[in-house]
Amino acid sequence: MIGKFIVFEGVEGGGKTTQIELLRDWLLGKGESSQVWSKSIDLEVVITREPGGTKLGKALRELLLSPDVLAEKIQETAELLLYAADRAQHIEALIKPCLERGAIVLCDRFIDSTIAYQGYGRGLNLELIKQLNYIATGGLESDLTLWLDIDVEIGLARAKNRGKIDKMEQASIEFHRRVQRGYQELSKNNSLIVGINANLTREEVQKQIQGIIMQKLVEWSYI
Ligand code: Z5A
Repeated sequence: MIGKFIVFEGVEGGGKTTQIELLRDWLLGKGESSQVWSKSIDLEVVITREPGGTKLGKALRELLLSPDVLAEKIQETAELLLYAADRAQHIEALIKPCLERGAIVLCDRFIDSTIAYQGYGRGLNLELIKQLNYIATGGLESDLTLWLDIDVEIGLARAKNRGKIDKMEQASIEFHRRVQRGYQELSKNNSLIVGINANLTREEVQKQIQGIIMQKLVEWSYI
């Protein structure tokens, strides 16, 4: 793989979508604070997300997250398998081809979401989830995971202000706290996960991200 795979993770309303778009613009030299170097590198930047990065994924996303689309509850194990199916399709149909042609892929959620939400949140077996993640990804890991670490209450308030509430956002505050604990545990045990203080303004959060990406671009020999 010659491209780079950068994942954004965190609880609801942490600003992943906002920050991914700002980072894409910065990388492409469009942002106000873009570096001169970025204008001279011919980068391809692809934004994608889970669930929903492919046509199959969009259909699965609708089933998984729209509260009224099914007239029955999706059982927890079925939910886990649907996220895995979305991921398997996403990896083969989109992420691998992008990385093979050298793109930088910015992905909103990946395997750590399953560990945090289905594992810590729902209480499903963590070992089983790891095995399933491995099956879905064929072992492909991110080059960097940025964990937008926001207080659960602040994140939920931001998500609610935005309007549409999905199925996960309807879950209890205790559920979201368990998810947050999942991310805390994951970041303790994996040096590729970098925590970002996401309680700050959009600009302050983006500055932290740009600082980390700048170091990575040097490490990865882009500049
Ligand atoms: N899920 C799962 O359970 N298992 C899995 O394996 C996977 C996913 C892959 C869909 O995720 C759901 O799928 C997710 C977990 C589950 N749970 N839910 N819900 P999603 O990524 O599509 O949805 P999300 O996590 O809820 O994302 P979000 O609410 O769209 O949040 P975000 O992308 O992190 O934030 P945002 O859209 O950029 O910002 C939210 C609002 O805050 C918006 O109005 C912004 O303008 C505002 N905002 C952003 N930054 C700031 C700052 N710094 N200050 C103030 N306001 C801000």
